[in-house]
Parts: sequence; C-alpha cells; structure tokens
Amino acid sequence: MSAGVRVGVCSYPSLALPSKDVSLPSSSLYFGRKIHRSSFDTDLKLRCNSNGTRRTKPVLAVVSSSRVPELDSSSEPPQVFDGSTRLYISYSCPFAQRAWLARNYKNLRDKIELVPIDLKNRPAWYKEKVYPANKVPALEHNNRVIGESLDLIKYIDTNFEGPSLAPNSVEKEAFADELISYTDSFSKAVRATLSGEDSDAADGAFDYIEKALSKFKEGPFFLDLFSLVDVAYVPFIERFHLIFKDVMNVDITAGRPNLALWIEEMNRIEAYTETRQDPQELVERYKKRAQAEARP
Ligand SMILES: N[C@@H](CCC(=O)N[C@@H](CS)C(=O)NCC(=O)O)C(=O)O
Repeated sequence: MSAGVRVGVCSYPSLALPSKDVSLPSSSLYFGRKIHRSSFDTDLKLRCNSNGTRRTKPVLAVVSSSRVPELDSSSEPPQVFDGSTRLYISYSCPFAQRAWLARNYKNLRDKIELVPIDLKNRPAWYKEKVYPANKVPALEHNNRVIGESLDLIKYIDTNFEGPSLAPNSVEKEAFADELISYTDSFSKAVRATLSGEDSDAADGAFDYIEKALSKFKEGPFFLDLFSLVDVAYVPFIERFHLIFKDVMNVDITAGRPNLALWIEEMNRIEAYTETRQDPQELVERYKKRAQAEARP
C-alpha cells in the first residue's frame, strides 16, 4: 500500500446465487444472452473504487432457472407460525419488491423463505391465517406478521444479519427520513402526469430525485452507499422509466445524469436485478390497467 492512497472498507455482501427462488428472465431480456454459473460467479466479484466506495462489476445475466410459482386459491397454506420466517410477496408488486430486494441484499435467501402470492386469485387463507390486511408484502417472523413495505425493509435491516442498509451518519439519517417520507408524493406526482391530470408534476418529481442524488458525491446512490432509500425508490423508478419510454416516448434520464448513473449502478446489483420485472410484461400490465381505468 503506498502512502497517501486512501483505502476504504469495501464491504458489499457476497452476492451468491440463491438456491431456489431465483430467475432473471428480465436480465436475459436486457442483455440477450445467458452465461454459465462459473463465469457468473466470477463476474460478481466486488470491487472498490479508488476512493474506497463500493462497486460491483456488471451483472450481465443469470443462469436460467424458474421462480417459485405463485400460490393461488387452490394452494394449501404453508405451516403458518411453525417457526419459519416467510416473506409473502407478489412478483408484480413494487411494495413487495422493496422487501424482497432487502432480503436478497442482506443474503437472507436461506433464512427468509419467499412465498409469492397470486393477487388476482388470492388464497382465502392468506387473509384468514397470515395477514388480515390481505396485502403484500408481509413478513412472518417470530410468531407475528409485519407489513407495510417501508416499515418492513427497516425491520429486515434491523432484525437480521447481513450488510447494513442504514444511513451511516446523522446527516444521512436525516436525509434518508426526508427522502423516505417523499416516496408517496413522488409516485403520486408521476402518476398525475401519466393520467393526464398534471403534465408538469412528473418533471418536478424526477428533478427532485436528480437533485437528491447530487447531495452526497462519493457514490452513485442516494446516501453514497446503497441503502434503504435506494430500496424504497427503485421498484417505482424501474416502472416509471419503462412506462414513460414506452407510453410517452420520454426518457426520464435525459438531462438527469445522476439518475442515469443511479439506474446503471442499480442494474449491477444482483440482489435487485433478481427482483426486476420482465419489462414487456410490466408495460403491458400498465397499459391494460390504464385502459380499464379510462373506461366509463
Ligand atoms: N402501503 C403498503 C401497500 C401494499 C400494497 O398496496 N400492496 C398491493 C399489491 S402492489 C396489495 O397487496 N394489494 C392487494 C389489495 O389491496 O387488496 C406497503 O407499502 O406495503
């Protein structure tokens, strides 16, 4: 080590391939090729930037394997409250995606079992035995069930091992609170533009994100290092990015270099790419819903 070179602590989690619940059809859609496990493992070697911030090499694609099928009204319930820890999600739900991503990032794939639910044909036992609110995500842990994605990602971060997702300074903590409390307003503003209600609202919301991403300059994420804030926003930005491009022919990253870089860096994190949706399906689902809502 030469004098004067700053050596940072580079502590990304080891992004091992999950044993059973993984599939990344979206990755192959993005990159159009599959790679073998050995080279994939090598590709996941994590690096520090010269300034010590954490960095991954790009995740190109993932070995083909299938996602755990969703449980529906014909499925038997799991042995609820048998001491297992289960995360109930829907593959298409952005709120559930937050909790799923947090669980992956903390390398809890073996500790927290993923239980995907078909929301369109929901099993009655889900509301009766698991979560009376009848929504996803929900985490069954220590004989109780915790819901609400923003609470849940904090709960997972605090109550389980694995790399921390928490802000690492008082200043970042305050900024994280501000950003987390803006998540709903962000989505509302973007939706107001998509619905034609307010043509400028989305621009304001994306500009807010662009500015927020410039506050800390050591890394590409909201708080420099990957954190709960990135987890909270990425499922929504993923959707809006695709929908704006397809439906409105607008690139939300144009003129927003911080946002462009953030999306690029997010796509290097396997814990996230594993949860990403098939872009085409996502856009189709949005269009169908928008059409249905527009019908008198
Ligand atoms: N505020 C909740 C929202 C969860 C939510 O609305 N999930 C949707 C799926 S994306 C759901 O379960 N909907 C079922 C229903 O409302 O009946 C959270 O952040 O977890």
